[in-house]
Amino acid sequence: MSAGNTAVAQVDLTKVKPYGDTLNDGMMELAFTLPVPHGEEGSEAAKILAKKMGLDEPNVVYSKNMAPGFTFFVVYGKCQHTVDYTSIKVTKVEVDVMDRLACAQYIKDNIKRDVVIVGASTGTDAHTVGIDAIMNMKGFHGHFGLERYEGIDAINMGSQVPNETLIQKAKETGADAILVSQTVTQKDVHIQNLTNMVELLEAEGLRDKVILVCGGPRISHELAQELGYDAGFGSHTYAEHVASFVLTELVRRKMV
Ligand code: B12
Repeated sequence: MSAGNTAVAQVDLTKVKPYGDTLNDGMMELAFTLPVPHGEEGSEAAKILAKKMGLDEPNVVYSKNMAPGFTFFVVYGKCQHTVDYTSIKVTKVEVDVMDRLACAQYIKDNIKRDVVIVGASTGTDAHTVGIDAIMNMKGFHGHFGLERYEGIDAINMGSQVPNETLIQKAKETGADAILVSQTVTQKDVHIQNLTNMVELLEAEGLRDKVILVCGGPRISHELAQELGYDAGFGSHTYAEHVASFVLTELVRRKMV
């Protein structure tokens, strides 16, 4: 390591800033679209906006006409803000993650019957890839889905499933857990839909009889708990995270 490269030693985790060429130079890149025509005035607008966001010396490094009156920008600049990394506390699902085979053994040892899990992408949401990644046999990124788990009966109902239909399926199958996937968050449609699910379950007296889990790219455990769910999972979730949570929660709540 050269004498000038002492980056690791100098990091102050109470004042973290973006890193470009040298530690603490603050360099970062933003990408956004403005509803303005492509041209010099548009680029100036992008720079002014970046300055207002706390970037010094903003530089438009790329711009492209997206449609008449709309321009896409990439802006590079020096961020003036810092973050105290040492003060960060994230609410996340606390569970010892078991792999697929360990989950099967856990069921044999502690539950001694098949665990039924129904899931869907609900409401108007047409995105199936997330719920498929968790539930379908082949899974995602080399992590098999719940259908592949011994001792788990996984029923994936697909997308645009009304909450009522998912609840009906849960009743018919005596489901232990309901999985709800929400991808679209425009106009907070996910909040309304997720809330409606909890209200319907409460109205039917079922809320305490199932483990209720939601997930999606903009779902956090904190949001899920606020909305009345037992757990929420975001990006980079695999079936083993969900299975581990559901199985240990069933045992913890003596629902076996
Ligand atoms: C593919 C796609 C589509 C496909 C979906 C096909 C299908 N069969 O699913 C089609 C073309 C149909 C589509 C339609 C639309 N889409 Co779309 N789509 C995407 C895209 C490109 C990828 C999504 C995806 O498959 N991700 C891969 C999966 C594996 O990731 P994931 O969903 O995050 O899932 C993981 C976790 O979140 C979690 N998870 C997910 N669900 C669950 C559930 C549980 C219980 C658990 C535990 C975990 C979990 O685990 C998964 C694995 O790790 C994204 C952009 C992007 N690059 O992300 C836009 C995107 C999601 N779509 C978007 C939009 C707006 C739409 C439309 C409204 C567009 C339109 N105006 O018509 C429509 C929606 C129509 C509707 N009624 O829902 C927006 C959403 C913006 C927002 N925040 O609301 C995005 C982000 C694009 C964008 N930048 O604008 N889309």
